[in-house]
Amino acid sequence: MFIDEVKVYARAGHGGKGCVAFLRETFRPKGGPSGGNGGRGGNVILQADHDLNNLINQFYTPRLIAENGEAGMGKGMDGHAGKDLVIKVPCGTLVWKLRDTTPSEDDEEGNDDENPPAEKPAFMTSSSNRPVIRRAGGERAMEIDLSEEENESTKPREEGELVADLTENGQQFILCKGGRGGLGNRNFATARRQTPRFAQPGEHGTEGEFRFELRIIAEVGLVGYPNAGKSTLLTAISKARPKVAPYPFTTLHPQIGIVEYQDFARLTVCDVPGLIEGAHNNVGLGHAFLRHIERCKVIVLLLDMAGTDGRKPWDDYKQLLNELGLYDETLLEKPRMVVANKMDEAVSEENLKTFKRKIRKVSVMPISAAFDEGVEKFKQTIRDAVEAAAKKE
Ligand SMILES: Nc1nc2c(ncn2[C@@H]2O[C@H](COP(=O)(O)OP(=O)(O)OP(=O)(O)O)[C@@H](O)[C@H]2O)c(=O)[nH]1
Ligand SMILES: [Mg+2]
Repeated sequence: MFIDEVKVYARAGHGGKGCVAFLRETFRPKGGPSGGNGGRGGNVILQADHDLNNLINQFYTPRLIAENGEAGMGKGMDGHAGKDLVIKVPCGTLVWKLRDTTPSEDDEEGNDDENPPAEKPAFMTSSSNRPVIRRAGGERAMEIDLSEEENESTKPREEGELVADLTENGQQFILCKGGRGGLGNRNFATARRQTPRFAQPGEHGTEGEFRFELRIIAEVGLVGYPNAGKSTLLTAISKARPKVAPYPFTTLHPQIGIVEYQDFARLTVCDVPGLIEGAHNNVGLGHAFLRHIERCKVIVLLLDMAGTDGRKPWDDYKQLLNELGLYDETLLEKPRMVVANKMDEAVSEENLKTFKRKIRKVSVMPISAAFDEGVEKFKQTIRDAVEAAAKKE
């Protein structure tokens, strides 16, 4: 299963409370206040890791809760700090804060770590603001929850505030900060108040609801209609082996391939599912997967020049651009290349001529991914394009 978006609830550990204690020893019956400090709560830390490629772990464990700090003890012993919870996420993860559920100072009741969060996080609630139909019928009025019929992708997405973008391997981000431990009573002894009978409670760790979104980091994105040969091309230029089959929507989630050059330079290429007309209205697989090409430096529009399934390459071209624009205007500003695939087929030459006649001022690169024709040149061209784009940036 490929997961590129999850909602999680995260809570850092609470600080341990300070201790109220007075030392009593055989020859020191009034040894003075000796309550130790509480330990600080553990942080919830996100760490980018290039060995991961999706958010499946967070999908199965959507509650990230760090350890609480230990309370202070007598004889001046301080509590241990809570362990930090380090969560590994793939490089390219964006973190959006949806809600801060940290309890305010006023409603604090000490370290109530057993208490559940005041409000259940949205991903766990069964019906908060979902549409409900009420049927008349006296006391036996029925409520029908329409939410089941609602498609996941048609629900409006909570935007929230972007708090982190983890791109580099090893990059860390403190998602929730652990609470400070409370001071024990030995800290409050003064000459005039030698027996302080109070200590500080620990502070609450911060907590909240977050949305993690993965936007794959690749230099080149392959976009095209289903069956255009995107996966075949990725197979031809890299060691990635995505499934290739003669039916639409073979590829269901993004695939990454690494293209290697003679001089050991490397380039990452991302193959996404097929994009079709109406994808913005959720036709086909929708267009949400285009988030994975948002960070690409170069977009490759792959056209099936043989016009399989009676399609016209020039219409495909226009529709692809249209769909890209409807997803995000800025995608159209990226450098892009138009590549004509399946040039081994008889009709392709004719189609290419028509294409050039209909769509002017666009240079097209003819290749045949399945027969390895023009693939070497394609590899070189994407490298040049990526380098040019990097220079421009
Ligand atoms: N004749 C010919 N067939 C090709 C070429 N490239 C790909 N094909 C065929 O086209 C079909 C679809 O190829 P895929 O690589 O799965 O296409 P895709 O764009 O990844 O398709 P989706 O994953 O469904 O979006 C397969 O049967 C391939 O064998 C080519 O250069 N020439
Ligand atoms: Mg494919």
